[in-house]
Amino acid sequence: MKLYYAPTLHSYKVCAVARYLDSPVEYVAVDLKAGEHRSPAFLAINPGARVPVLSEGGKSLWESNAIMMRLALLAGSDLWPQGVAQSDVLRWLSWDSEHFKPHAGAFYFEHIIKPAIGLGDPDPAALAAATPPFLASARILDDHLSGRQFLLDDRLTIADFAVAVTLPFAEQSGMPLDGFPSIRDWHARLEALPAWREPFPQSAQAPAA
Ligand SMILES: N[C@@H](CCC(=O)N[C@@H](CS)C(=O)NCC(=O)O)C(=O)O
Repeated sequence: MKLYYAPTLHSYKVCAVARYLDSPVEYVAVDLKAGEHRSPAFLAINPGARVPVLSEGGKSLWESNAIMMRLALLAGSDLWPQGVAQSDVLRWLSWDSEHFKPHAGAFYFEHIIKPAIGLGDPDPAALAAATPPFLASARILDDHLSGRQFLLDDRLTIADFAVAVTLPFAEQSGMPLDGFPSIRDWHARLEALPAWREPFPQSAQAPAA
């Protein structure tokens, strides 16, 4: 089983889950800057030319949330819980994709990705546009996390890995997190996990485009 990754946000959560579960994957680094993801060999496993991809017995699975789910299923782990809790996990994964990560990701893109790929300084207009929806979603997240250890109460799930993925870069990306103490406390609990602090194999720890 091969896990194709690059030191980027979507690979971050998948590699963190793989490390947390000690999944028996062979890590394959994909050099995005060199355009390896556009090679015919890579397009054969993901026609969308994106990482991460899990390749298993001749079948490839792309989309980071699906890969986290698959790794948890293979490990028989409660990170992807059974029963009614599954709909709660799916709720947070969907909410993240639609309502949180696009806005949190704007801070990450403007402050971290743009300089990394030579696109210049952060665009104040883009940051101003992202701020109100970010604050509205952060309020919802903070209120929910108040009095809880994780998104599903005391249960760590792949939803935590997904929703939190921009937070290791919050300071560096100028994310306005003042006034959201429950988000900070929740992320501190994730930071206590070695798999979260250092998700990538070898030395590929720095974020890249
Ligand atoms: N929805 C996809 C997004 C994957 C994605 O956007 N990956 C980025 C790196 S974080 C990528 O491979 N970008 C290559 C490119 O845009 O050329 C997922 O969740 O896996």
